Amino acid sequence: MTAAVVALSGGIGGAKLALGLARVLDQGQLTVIVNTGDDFSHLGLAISPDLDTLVYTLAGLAHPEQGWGRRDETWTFMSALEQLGGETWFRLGDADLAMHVERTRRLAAGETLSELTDRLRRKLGIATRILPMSDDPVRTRLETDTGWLDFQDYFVRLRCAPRVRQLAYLGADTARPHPEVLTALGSRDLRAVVICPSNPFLSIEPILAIPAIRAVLAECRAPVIAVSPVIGGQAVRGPTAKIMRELELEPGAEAVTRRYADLLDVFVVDETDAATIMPAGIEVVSAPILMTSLEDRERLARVVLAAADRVAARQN
Ligand code: FO1
Repeated sequence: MTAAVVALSGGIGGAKLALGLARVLDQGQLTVIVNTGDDFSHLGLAISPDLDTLVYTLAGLAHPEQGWGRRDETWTFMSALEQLGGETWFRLGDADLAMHVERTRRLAAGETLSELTDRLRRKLGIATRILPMSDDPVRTRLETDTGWLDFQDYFVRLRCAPRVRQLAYLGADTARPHPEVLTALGSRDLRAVVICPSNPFLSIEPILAIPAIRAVLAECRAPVIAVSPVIGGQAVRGPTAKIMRELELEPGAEAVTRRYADLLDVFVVDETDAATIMPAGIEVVSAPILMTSLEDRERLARVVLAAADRVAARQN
């Protein structure tokens, strides 16, 4: 088995780089550990947005601009629900709805989130292994000036407007990492661990908040390389920079990684942030990190893997 690569991902930016990695690596060489802190129950359905964003992206089904949900979507269900006075702030397209209904059915039938995710990704012809960080519930919540909010209430219903005071990842301290997560991160033929350019507070931290995952990463033999989710202090998408300001962190690339710099061997920043200063022992690599085309995703994946290989060559 040629050397494996493990990526940590959540949300839109992470899925983009995961696609780039899947395309430059051999089939089945990539395992992605996915944030489940955004998951919630809505309209009686079990919804796992970061798992779905990755599955749709790797299956070529993702909406090209929106970043979540499916391409070529229709909205008959939503308009019928509107007519009935149902909750429509969280938009569920007709084809996307099938994923939530099928996941809810499988969970009710006793399948774990990881089992059903594995079956569904195979059904969609995805060779990359997709692992929820845990089959136990972890929920990202935010304390704001309007009180504590569940993640999707903050992110979608309130459009990230409330001022964030602190974040909590409920259940992370007792959640058991999926066993394959520990196996993948501990395996001897691991080539690299890639922390994808997802929102550090909302997508990466929840994964690292599971003690056993952070611990196994800290011991990891393979190079650990993160890609900055901000360019010139601005998040490519989403509320990263706003949350950083509200948490009184300067929204620079280095501040992003303060929370997990101790795990890193390499930090990849955009060329505009080439002057980024990182703690000793962390190599800063500057490259174009904005991914708009498929080629961008593949090129960044190659930059990441080459940097990891250089570290491994030095260490061995
Ligand atoms: N994000 C929105 O901003 N508005 C929506 O109506 C919305 C619906 C939605 C449905 C399914 C799904 O998997 C994701 C959805 N998202 C929506 C995105 C979601 O809130 C985020 O992708 C993650 O939770 C954060 O990355």
